[in-house]
Amino acid sequence: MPPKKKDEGAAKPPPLIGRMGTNLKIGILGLPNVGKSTFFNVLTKNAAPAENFPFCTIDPNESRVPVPDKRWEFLCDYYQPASKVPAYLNVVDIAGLVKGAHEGKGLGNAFLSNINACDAMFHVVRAFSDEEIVHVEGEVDPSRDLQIIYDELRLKDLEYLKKHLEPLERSVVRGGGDKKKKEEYDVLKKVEALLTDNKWTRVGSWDAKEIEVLNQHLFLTSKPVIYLVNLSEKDYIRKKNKWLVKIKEWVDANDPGALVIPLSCALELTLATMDSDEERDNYLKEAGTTSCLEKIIVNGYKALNLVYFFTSGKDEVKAWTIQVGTKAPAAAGRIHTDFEKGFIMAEVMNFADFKEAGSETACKAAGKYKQKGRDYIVDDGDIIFFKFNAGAGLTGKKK
Ligand SMILES: Nc1nc2c(ncn2[C@@H]2O[C@H](COP(=O)(O)OP(=O)(O)OP(=O)(O)O)[C@@H](O)[C@H]2O)c(=O)[nH]1
Ligand SMILES: [Mg+2]
Repeated sequence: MPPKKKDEGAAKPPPLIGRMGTNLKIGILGLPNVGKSTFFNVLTKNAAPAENFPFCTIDPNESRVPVPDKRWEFLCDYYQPASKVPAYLNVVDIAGLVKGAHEGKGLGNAFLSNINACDAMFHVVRAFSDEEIVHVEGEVDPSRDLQIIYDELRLKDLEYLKKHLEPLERSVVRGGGDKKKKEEYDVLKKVEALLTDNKWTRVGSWDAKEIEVLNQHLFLTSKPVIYLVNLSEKDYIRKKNKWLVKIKEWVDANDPGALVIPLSCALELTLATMDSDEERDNYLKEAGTTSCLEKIIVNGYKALNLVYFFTSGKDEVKAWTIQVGTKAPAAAGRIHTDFEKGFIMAEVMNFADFKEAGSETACKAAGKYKQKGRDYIVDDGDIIFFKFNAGAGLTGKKK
């Protein structure tokens, strides 16, 4: 029997700031020569140019990296499928940004439009000293560098606002009238007040209506940021560096709640040259440390407001990326447009239940194999089998 139309307790999805869709990207941001391309290369196993001179990167490099997940690995071990597809994080290595970029300094505007195309950011800041590696601002000082980038994006948004507020002001303040325009005007004024108060758009509190307006503008300062502190191998291993406390203070004051993750590109480069996992594991064990790349990938994916559900069987175990708050029919549409059009129900097992029960049959016997309707909001890590009506206006369009 098909489930009732409304799922009890189906929560309303939270309004999200940013683009809609599943093909979202995280960009790597920072001053020139701080290790952005090196990080991109070790993360994505790419070979983008990473040399010791500022503005080594000009055009953005894009790649994707599998999102590590023990649940996905478990399902692959369990089913031994012919095809294994994990979720991927799209990463873009962007050119370095300098003071004055919002006015076109350095690679200025090109750089800023590359950030615009991303939905969240890894902000790499240099906290390693090395006389050989040129620092565009002279000496190492991460809190100063964080502030430079923070201000450039803020100033660029202010410039954008100016252009958009002027015509709105004319029609709203002088002409009155249009309710939609007034709403937009109020939101943009609120953004302006935040930015002139040295704050980012993201730290403001916004309701669903205001977020709708924000999402027509996609401010640089509305994108989530994860801070990556590039340390020397020695400092990373001993978990000590004279800048760490100051960086944390800067983040707490300017971007409360944001994640700060220490990283050592130097260590990751050493690991990348090793031939086997065993060699890498031994090296890390002897040094008494672990690599932070997995943590960075998982949190980068989260910053994009993405989650995934699994389809699993002997043919394929696959993680399907969806946005947080996606309902079952739209999730089904990720697999095939017909699944969405003819959606009947989603048969859902929670991963932990499946693992505990040991098989699909045992899960069913334990009453943990659930039938969910159109209002069900898909949860991260759900194992789903969709039932759909094959006669419902089929297009044959496979994704
Ligand atoms: N000592 C040391 N050098 C590093 C580290 N990370 C990167 N470098 C070096 O710093 C230089 C610049 O690195 P890139 O990764 O090209 O820097 P970037 O931030 O991409 O620079 P642009 O593309 O110019 O903006 C290279 O010579 C790297 O080998 C590190 O952790 N320690
Ligand atoms: Mg670079």
